[in-house]
Amino acid sequence: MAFKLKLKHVLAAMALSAASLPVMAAECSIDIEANDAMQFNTKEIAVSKSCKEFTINLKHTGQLPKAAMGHNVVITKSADMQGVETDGIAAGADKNYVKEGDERVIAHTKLIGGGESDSVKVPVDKLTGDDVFFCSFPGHGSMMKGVVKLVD
Ligand SMILES: [Cu+2]
Repeated sequence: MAFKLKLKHVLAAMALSAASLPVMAAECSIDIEANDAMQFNTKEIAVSKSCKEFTINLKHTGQLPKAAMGHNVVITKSADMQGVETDGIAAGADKNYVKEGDERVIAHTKLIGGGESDSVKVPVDKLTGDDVFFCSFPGHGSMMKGVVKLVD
């Protein structure tokens, strides 16, 4: 009987701490989907400054192969987007449409096709507060882009 009572208390304490967890720890990841209609399902990625690393999980929910409708997520300062896109196209699909060693690129995933996924860890201290994410597949950046916001 005494044991039963104790267990009840422990369970109650566990439930309490679990409930308060979201307030204490910021979400340091996001799931993003890209589709065959050349779209991301979000226009904004909010990154908490309290995260050291922020993980982006990209999923291609379409069916088209990556040669036709490949997608990636590339993060740069907004001013660097166009230059990174241009150099990425020159780099080609084998390089995920990102110039090798491009220092303007804060983070990027692989190029993936329908049904595939990839993740990338973004170093939060490299974000400037005026950053964008986009797909660097040729021609996709005009539709597939959004802002990366730093939030508290
Ligand atoms: Cu794309």
